[in-house]
Amino acid sequence: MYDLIINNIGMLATSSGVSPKKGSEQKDVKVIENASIGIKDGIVAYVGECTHNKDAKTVLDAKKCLVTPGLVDAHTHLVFGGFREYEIPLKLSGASYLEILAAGGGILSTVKHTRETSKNDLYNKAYNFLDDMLKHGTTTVEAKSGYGLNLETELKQLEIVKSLNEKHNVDLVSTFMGAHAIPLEYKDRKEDFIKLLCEEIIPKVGTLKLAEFCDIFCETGIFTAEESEVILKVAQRYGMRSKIHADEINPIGGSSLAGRIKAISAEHLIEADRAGMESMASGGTIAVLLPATSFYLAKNFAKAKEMIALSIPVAIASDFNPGSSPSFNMQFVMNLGYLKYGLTPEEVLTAVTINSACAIGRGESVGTIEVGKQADIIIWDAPNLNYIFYRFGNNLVDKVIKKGKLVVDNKK
Ligand code: IZC
Ligand code: ZN
Repeated sequence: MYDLIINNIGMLATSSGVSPKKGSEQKDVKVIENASIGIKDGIVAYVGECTHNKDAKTVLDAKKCLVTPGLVDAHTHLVFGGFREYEIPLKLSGASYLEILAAGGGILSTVKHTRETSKNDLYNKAYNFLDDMLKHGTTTVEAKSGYGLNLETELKQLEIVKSLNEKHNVDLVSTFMGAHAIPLEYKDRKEDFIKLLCEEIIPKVGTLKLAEFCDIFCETGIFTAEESEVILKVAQRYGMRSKIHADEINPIGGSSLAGRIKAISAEHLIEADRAGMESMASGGTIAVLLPATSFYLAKNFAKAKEMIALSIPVAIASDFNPGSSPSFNMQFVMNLGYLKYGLTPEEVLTAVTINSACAIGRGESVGTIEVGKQADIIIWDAPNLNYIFYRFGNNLVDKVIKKGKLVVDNKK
């Protein structure tokens, strides 16, 4: 006896397996027409032809619509104080992202607000974001710290992510990113800040088990590839796997480093060169691409097709943050994956489900609709997969099932 059966699915589209899809596997999406899904104890127990088997406590009629796995957003800066709309006139007058940061704005203005905002207010703000993300189909979210840049506020951010994971329907995965910028009090003393990270903050975060991953902003004027390697290796000793914000604005060696140290993922990669990509391919590093950031900063789009051709698994995420990507809408991100990276709907679906799940260590439990996996499922207001890449700009999610429970019903 199932707890829930979803019947009358017009098109079920899902990747399969628990490992990252690379090369031609990226487009291998399984499609079942006229399908149904049986769920027991929050886990998928049946996937196949529509049986019209009514042996379930609840039966949900998918009304011939598209069904896919819940979307996995593998890169966000979810917990932050304030917003940064004040940057708009600066940008209109020609200031770049790095110039705004160098003048003490950008990330540093968010650091100031995050330090000043109470834990409770930051928690509530992030909780509301998660509500809205879930309504847009996102069922698992990675969240980075990095707006504290001191022990107290980094821990505050990470503890908020831990509580959100316990309280909210969305599953959260935590990444420590204390190496996100050089705080004003360490301006011209970067060595001392690196020491603080390596000798005090990382050991504390590691001992408290507040993060599974450690990320770093490897970029001109922030951390060099050499400094990134030192910091990431300390974090590895404390059990945190490596991620790198690499080649977002300038290619200074981040992607090469990622492959060399077998980082689980490298993110952005807008300006990644061939050597960096080859290093990632040989290190088994997943590319987490963030097209909403390219869009919002009016920059180039990462060479996603070249990466797939080089057998790098490609994931796509939102980069939700108050500066370079103030949107968490994964549907918009999917549209950009098709329109700007030139990927097929199948390749993009893999990128926002199983590959993004693998990029945050969740490939065993989510990212596909298969027997044994957590029942994180979207019923779309769409008849087929192509349709959601074609109708951009509005929310096409009808219902969301999380761990087997109906948690969003947008038409109600
Ligand atoms: O707040 O600007 N790129 N970090 C690296 C960000 C964007 C977040 C921000
Ligand atoms: Zn980021």
